[in-house]
Amino acid sequence: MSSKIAALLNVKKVPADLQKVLELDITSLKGCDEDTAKVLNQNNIAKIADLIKIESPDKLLKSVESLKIEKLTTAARIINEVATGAKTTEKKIVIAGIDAAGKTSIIQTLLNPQEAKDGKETKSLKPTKGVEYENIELFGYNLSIWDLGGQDIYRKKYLSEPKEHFGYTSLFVFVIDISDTKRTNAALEYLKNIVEIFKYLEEAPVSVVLLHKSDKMKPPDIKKEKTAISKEIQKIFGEIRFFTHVTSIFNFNSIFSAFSESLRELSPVNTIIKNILMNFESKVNAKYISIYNETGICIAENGDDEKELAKNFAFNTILGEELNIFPDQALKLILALKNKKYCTLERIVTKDKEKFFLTYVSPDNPEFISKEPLILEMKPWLDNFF
Ligand SMILES: Nc1nc2c(ncn2[C@@H]2O[C@H](COP(=O)(O)OP(=O)(O)O)[C@@H](O)[C@H]2O)c(=O)[nH]1
Ligand SMILES: [Mg+2]
Repeated sequence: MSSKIAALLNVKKVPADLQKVLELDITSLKGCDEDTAKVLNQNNIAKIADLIKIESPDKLLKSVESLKIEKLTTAARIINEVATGAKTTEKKIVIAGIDAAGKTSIIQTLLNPQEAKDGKETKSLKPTKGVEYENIELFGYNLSIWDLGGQDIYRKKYLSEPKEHFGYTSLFVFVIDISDTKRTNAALEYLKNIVEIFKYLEEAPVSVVLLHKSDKMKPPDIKKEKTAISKEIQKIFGEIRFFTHVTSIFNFNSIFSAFSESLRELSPVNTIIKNILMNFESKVNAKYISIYNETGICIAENGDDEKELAKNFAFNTILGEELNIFPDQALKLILALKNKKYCTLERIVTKDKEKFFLTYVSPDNPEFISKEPLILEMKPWLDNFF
């Protein structure tokens, strides 16, 4: 953990006692230049600990750019959480849905996309008995996935022990088989029960509903069904924010996109990374940009231009489908699109051999721009993604 903290600081030796780090001058934080420090000092912010207490950053924003302030306050909050032991790297994900909605298949796709792709995904799929946990590693952290059995008797069981099953949830994923229209009502009834439990527990996990098995329907039918179901889902969630994604295990990108977008929401550094990426986007004159890690998780993205194409291109390449055209030693792949645009995919390898993939769509064949500053700026935040 302390190497992650070290990444946020520009001091040679990080004090072992993190409380002492909080007592350091704000200029010990990376990105705190003299001008910024001056403005902050005038507002009685001298130590890192003082940054945690900033209540209205807007007042400071006139003189300091907002990304700078966000970086400094976020770094201070992360250090404070680690110092006080409030930081946990365990994230609890609850995956629920009626039986045969596709929960286990989705988990297996996330765990092993290559195997799922080779048609092995149905190998060990039995109806889930009761509650099962699966721990998967994403971003190097443990995420516990709760695959809640769908059968009636189990459903009653965990609805009667709400705290045990639904307490302290960071991410709630509800899976509906969109092609099984006969059971839509049963699925929605179940969703309603769980959403009510979260309200009762006063918990507000990031919530996402997967309209799954889209491969079994024709696109116009999907659209119609999506509109109808979304209306009902909206009624259930009411004021609570939620996302919906159309997914299929035969479209891995749809599953990874849905999880990437949800996991990003959990990160304290989400907006910082997105802002760094957006600044870079304008440098390469792009209208869509995204950055993936080597497991295929999209860490950040921005823009709309040729988004679907770029995402599929990046995702399939990263997960190896087109390895023959993007061998390990190649760093850059440029796809000329019909409309005189270019989609560029670059492999970026950091000093400690971590791999990232940057994709962007630009109107001209991009000139060479070094990615080192981008990664240097992003790395401390990537290290602290959770
Ligand atoms: N066509 C199609 N079938 C799927 C998809 N996802 C899962 N299935 C199938 O649906 C059945 C039930 O899936 P399973 O993952 O066991 O559902 P669970 O009970 O929610 O865990 C299995 O036969 C899967 O192969 C999908 O996206 N498309
Ligand atoms: Mg299952």
